[in-house]
Amino acid sequence: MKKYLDISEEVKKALSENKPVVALESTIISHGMPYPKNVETALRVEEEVRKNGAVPATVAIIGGRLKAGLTKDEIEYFGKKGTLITKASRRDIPALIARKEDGATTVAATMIIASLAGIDVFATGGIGGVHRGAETTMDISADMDELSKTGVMVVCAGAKAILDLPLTMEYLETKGVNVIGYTTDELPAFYTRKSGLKVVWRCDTPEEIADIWKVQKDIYPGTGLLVTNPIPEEYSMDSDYINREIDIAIKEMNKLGIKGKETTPYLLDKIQKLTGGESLEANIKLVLNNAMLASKVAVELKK
Ligand code: PSU
Ligand code: MN
Repeated sequence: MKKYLDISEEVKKALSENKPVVALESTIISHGMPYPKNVETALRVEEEVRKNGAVPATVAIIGGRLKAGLTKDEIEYFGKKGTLITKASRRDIPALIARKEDGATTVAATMIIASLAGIDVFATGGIGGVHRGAETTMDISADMDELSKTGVMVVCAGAKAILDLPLTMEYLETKGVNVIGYTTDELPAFYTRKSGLKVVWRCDTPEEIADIWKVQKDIYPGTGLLVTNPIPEEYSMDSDYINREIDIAIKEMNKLGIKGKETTPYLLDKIQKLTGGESLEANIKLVLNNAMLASKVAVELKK
């Protein structure tokens, strides 16, 4: 599979010198935020990784080539083209390569490409999970299974209440995926710090996370780890308010008959509109916060 991969010069150098590298995804750029905030955020997130002593590797598929490390122009291109770029998960990678097309990589696809490049720490905003109503729709994100079969640590802000959070935790348990809470016992719910659910293991320092990851890589090198990092208190949203807006967005989506891979991008966009951009600001803050934690863990792993 390596023959399909291009690693940028900067990332290649960092990897060959055994320096910390943090992977970043591109669905969040093309399908998760509006232009130009998406580009601004992607560049700020890269900056945050550098500030914390690691090298950023934004992952995407361009003209059928798997990319680890994008230029500013490439990030601008993904942001500007937005939803015209294919949202690419595990199943899409072979066809995009064969047809020499572009793809904005989800958490699942980013994990695959990061792992291929030799990067095992990845920061994002939120992951896909078990959707509400999955008992009948069977809508369970491919991110879930990827965590059980690809050896990359994913740092996120928990999962949004657009998902069924208790079922998401159950599914991860079945798949053998550990869920760490950073400085918390409670699973964070993306825009808010509280979900009423427990994480599996709590860690209070990046070193503790790195220690668990080192052992996990020895024992189960092909299994991922989910690190959940609560949004900083000062940016966290009122949970009654955001949950009400999420319910409205889900009702609207069902009325429109939106399904499958369009679900998550539709809900993200709808919630941003319903909250007048307030949720977008929270989203940006939590991604930066995750980039910081992932970088600290990546630095720790190289000590
Ligand atoms: N959740 C968010 N923001 C996002 C996504 C999820 O809060 O941008 C994106 C990620 O790229 C994730 C993908 O991997 O949506 C999941 O899509 P699906 O549910 O269709 O698997
Ligand atoms: Mn889905």
